Amino acid sequence: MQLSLQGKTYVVMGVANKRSIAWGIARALHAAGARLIFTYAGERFENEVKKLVATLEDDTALVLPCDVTKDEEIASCFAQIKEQVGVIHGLAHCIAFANKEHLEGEYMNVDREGFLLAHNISAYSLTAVAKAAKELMTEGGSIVTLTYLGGERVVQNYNVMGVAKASLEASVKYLANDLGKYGIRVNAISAGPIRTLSAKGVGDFNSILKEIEERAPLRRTTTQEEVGDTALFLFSDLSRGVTGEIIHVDSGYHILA
Ligand code: NDP
Ligand code: N5H
Repeated sequence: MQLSLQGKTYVVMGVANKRSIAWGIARALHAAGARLIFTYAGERFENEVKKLVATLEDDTALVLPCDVTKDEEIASCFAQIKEQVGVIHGLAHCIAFANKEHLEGEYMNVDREGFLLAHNISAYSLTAVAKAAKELMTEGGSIVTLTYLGGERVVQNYNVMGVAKASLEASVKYLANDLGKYGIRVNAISAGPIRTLSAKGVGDFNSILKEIEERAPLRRTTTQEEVGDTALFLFSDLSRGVTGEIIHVDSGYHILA
């Protein structure tokens, strides 16, 4: 079945390249006829994002800078969206960052600065952008973020990012409670490991994927398309009764002991 999101506009934050989960979500939304607005952090990936967006052959698509560590950039990004589009119906938050040296060894070696950086970009940013997006979601809306099992349980090397994802998941619930009265739903997708730029440089990523193939109920790894399709469900009216939820799209791996 093909869902239609014709006439609706969605903001997709966090496309770095074609492997990005955000790009999987964008493709699913585009196929459903939605209008898309993309945001990127640094100039580093501006051209890459613009090149990818051009492949959609949709001249209504917008591409705007939005480094979520900067309040003024979030404000000006949403002001531009308001000016150029007016109303939005959803937002995909696909953003996370931690210093590489804090993603290995013992969690407790993280310093104050690294802890705050991971929480600022990976958790607080959802609250900051939800507040800005609310003003444009005058017809109701749906906000979707991405999390990982390491926010619920100890997963080797995930470390400070796991603590930040726990904060992100709690933020989903508090935001869902605040925004429900405006017809805005807030949910997270807990994705299984996917090879993306962020996952690059993670030692042993192959063996993590192999374990999923061998042990996950569905005996296969997660794809960007699977996450994209669940996001599409969360953005559509089919999920109108769902908010404050963490949906696992991970071949069922999270049910295992
Ligand atoms: P990508 O590397 O493709 O995406 C990460 C994105 O985070 C980049 O687009 C990057 O933007 C953005 N980002 C980092 N810092 C900032 C900032 N200050 N402001 C705005 N954006 C910023 O990786 P993924 O697609 O894997 O990651 C997307 C989300 O999915 C993350 O939340 C991640 O934790 C989550 N996730 C990933 C899994 C995986 O296995 N890959 C599993 C479960 C969850 P830029 O490139 O412009 O710097
Ligand atoms: C248990 C694991 C493996 C170990 C931990 C990986 C954690 C990854 C998440 C963060 C977001 C990765 C990260 O911040 C990398 C940066 O330090 C360096 N990379 C960059 O700067 C690139 C260029 C940019 C684009 O990246 C970002 N983020 O801006 C978890 C894995 C099995 C699953 C996984 C990979 C989860 C996840 O949350 O991404």
